Amino acid sequence: MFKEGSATPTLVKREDYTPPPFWIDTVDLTFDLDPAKTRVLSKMHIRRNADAAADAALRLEGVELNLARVLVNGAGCSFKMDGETLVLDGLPFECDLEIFTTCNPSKNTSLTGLYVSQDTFFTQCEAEGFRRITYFLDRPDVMASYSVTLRADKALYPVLLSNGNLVESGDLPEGKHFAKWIDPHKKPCYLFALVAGKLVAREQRITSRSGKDHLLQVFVRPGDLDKTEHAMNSLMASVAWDEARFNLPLDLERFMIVATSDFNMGAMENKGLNIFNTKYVLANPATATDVDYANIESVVGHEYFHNWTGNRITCRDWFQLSLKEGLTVFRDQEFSQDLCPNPSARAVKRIEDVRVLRQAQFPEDAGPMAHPVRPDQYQEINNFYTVTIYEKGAEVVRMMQSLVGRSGFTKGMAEYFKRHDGQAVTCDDFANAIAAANPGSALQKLLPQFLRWYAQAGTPRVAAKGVYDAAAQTYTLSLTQTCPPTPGQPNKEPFVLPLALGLLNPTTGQDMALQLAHEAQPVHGQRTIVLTQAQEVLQFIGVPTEPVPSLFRGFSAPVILEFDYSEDQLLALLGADNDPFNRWEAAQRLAMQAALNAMHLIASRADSMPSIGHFDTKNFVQSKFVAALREVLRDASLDAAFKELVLTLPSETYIAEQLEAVDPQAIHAVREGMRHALAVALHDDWAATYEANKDTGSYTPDAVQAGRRSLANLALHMLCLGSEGQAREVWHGKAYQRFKDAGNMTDRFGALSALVASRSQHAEPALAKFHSLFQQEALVIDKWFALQAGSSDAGGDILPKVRTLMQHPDFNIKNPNRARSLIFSYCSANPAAFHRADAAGYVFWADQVLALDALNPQVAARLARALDRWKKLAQPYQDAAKHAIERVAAKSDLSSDVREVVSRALAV
Ligand code: B3K
Ligand code: ZN
Repeated sequence: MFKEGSATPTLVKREDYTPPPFWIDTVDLTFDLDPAKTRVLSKMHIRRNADAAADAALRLEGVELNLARVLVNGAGCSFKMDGETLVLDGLPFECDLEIFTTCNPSKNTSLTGLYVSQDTFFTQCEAEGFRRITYFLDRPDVMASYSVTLRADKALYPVLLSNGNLVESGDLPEGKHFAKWIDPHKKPCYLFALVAGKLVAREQRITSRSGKDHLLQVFVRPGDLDKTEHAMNSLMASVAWDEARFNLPLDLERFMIVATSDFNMGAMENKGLNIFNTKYVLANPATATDVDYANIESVVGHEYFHNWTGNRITCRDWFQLSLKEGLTVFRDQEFSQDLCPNPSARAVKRIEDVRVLRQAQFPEDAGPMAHPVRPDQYQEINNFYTVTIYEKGAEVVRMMQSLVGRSGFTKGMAEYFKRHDGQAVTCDDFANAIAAANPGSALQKLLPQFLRWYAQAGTPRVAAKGVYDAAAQTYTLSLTQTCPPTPGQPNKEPFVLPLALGLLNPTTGQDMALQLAHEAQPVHGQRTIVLTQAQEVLQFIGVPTEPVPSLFRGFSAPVILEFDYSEDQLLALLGADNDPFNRWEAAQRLAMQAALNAMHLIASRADSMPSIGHFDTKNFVQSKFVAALREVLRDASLDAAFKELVLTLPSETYIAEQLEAVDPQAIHAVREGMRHALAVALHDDWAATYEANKDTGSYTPDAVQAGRRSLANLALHMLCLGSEGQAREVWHGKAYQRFKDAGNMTDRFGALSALVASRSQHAEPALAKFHSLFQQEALVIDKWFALQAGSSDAGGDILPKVRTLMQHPDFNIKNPNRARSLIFSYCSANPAAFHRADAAGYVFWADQVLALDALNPQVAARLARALDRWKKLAQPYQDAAKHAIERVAAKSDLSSDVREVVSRALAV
């Protein structure tokens, strides 16, 4: 690791992996918890690894610890320090090792290791936080049995939790008490956790399908208990789903979730004691939106599913992170889909997942931080908890499932657990198990080539061309796959690409029968063809009329498809494709074509700053595309949630990715121009849509109700945006009234957003009222900050607003949720406000990266990534952005986290 102040950071390489020289069989930890000085006694039984050198030293990592005592078999011993590493030479083959240290949790603002949040102790050990608690072999392939005794003041810390089962508890002198926990399962130290403080729990006893009884608990601060029902329901659903779908039962008597408001990420899957960001636990209809409810369900599921994929079988080393993360994201996506009430809701979930991939992972894959799903090197592992490891990793697992079939995949999972339960393994081990359980499958036959998905970074592009021969009744599809160079990988080999496709008859709207030239029989409807070559030609025979190809249905491979669709072809897909994903995709392509055309026009008038007035509204509203969107809004057979997705334009970030040189102002002007035009052109349909969907009755977070709310909110937004004169008064009045009367947060926040986005005269009073109504609700105040920092810029007014909000008494940069709600909403989620011609946005960014780095390097490094794509920016943005990155890089005592991000950014 890069040590503060030192000149060269250490690169950790996958090829350098060696097994540990020692095993730690048992760990017995005793904590005397005190915010300023916590004492930690660690008693370990260690054993030499017979496969390692017989004289290898034991090197135990430690960070910011005060070492008081080291005993080997109860006696003092000689040891030395190599930097912060404790080195013990000449140890016997097996021995007891006792280490006594102290640390200072109250000064720990990094929120890794042991820290204090709101008078409660929490831990976060993944990836390398355990070394901040005690000296240890802090690596995931060392799995040990833990027993943990917690001692603390009883009045201040009445609840004492750790992994596993509570075996003993009681009072101690001087107002203290203790609790002893034993975890029946071996685990790597990154899954260790403790919590101590004033907490209350919602409890639920369940009996699993196999007849075992379990206690589920959700711990929160007193006062938040009324917001735990949904998390508990989600947990129960998760337990049931994993047993039903993968035959994986809960393996613990007790399963606990604890919420904290100070947390670097979403949640952590510590064995039996998941620690969560409050954002992914607390919800009631008055404070949480439908999106919050859906996120809670998927994060609770995700952490629970880690119990098998991550905890029972863990990673050999951190390069294998996607072994657990990609697989567990895939599992949580499947879980959320399986909970959907109908196929349309399943498709909506798939579209939402793909949107995340395209908006966040595709840019990562094209930028300076691009890395394979299984990286080859890192400076700071915390920088590799990325959308590539998680979301692209999940797509790789999804492709495995499509290559072996759903039941084949279930068999593969069973084989994986049969082979590796209790072990620390690699991504290859996983793929081998899935393939071995499915002999003769495409995955098994193509496994070595398939594994390139783990090894090669970058998003593959598939260029497809179709030629119809009316006389021969053939349709010839030529496909060429390429993958652009990424850092350290100039050349790429072809990938295995499952291509789910159909040929749409544009007249009937039906799928044609599919028969390849060498086949005896046609196949009806959709089929999946596995592409393996850089160039392939598929010739379909017996094709009665020129088809419209519907390619990569359901986004069957994470690629960029280049196909020169005509407007009419896209309209045919939007109107009738059997695959809802590709219907939505057709609308996105139509919108993208319109946006790119408008961008070219704007670029040709380089005389002035791009503005919304430059958008050719008249031409756009008369287009067939807008007429088709009107049809979608009117189509009673389509679900509301699907309509909302189709009617939402591609994001500015996604548009930017399609361009050679990015002018964020021009993109914003065009997208806003299109939105206004849609608002005006479809006014009457928006009004009808709003009326039809605005009342959803008593609140439940189900997909059908949530879909109607999201469509009503979009309609209201458009009505506030697109109404003029008297109608504007009316709609702004209605939105303000709805804001005041709303029975749930989704409707209230939707109305508030519409007022703010349309710069209504009611916006300021509504914001003030919102703040006063919810000032006790931290998660709602986060929304209040985020809305203001993320709203559409006009004349550069967002940055001054953000600067003012930084001074607000509710702002606290040490709280990651709050920092994200204000600083990240501005720098990472509001491109046109951030990329200012005067560079003031970048100055602000650099200041905040440096300020955060001194407190919390992980959060700082995330913010640092807001300028990843600086090379793609047009001037004057590009030079100004580079200058800001250089200013950060010039700081000598940067954390390894931020150092790695900025040096990679400058290296491209
Ligand atoms: N495994 C954790 C993430 C830990 C991040 C450490 N920097 C949450 C999850 O993926 O479930
Ligand atoms: Zn995870």
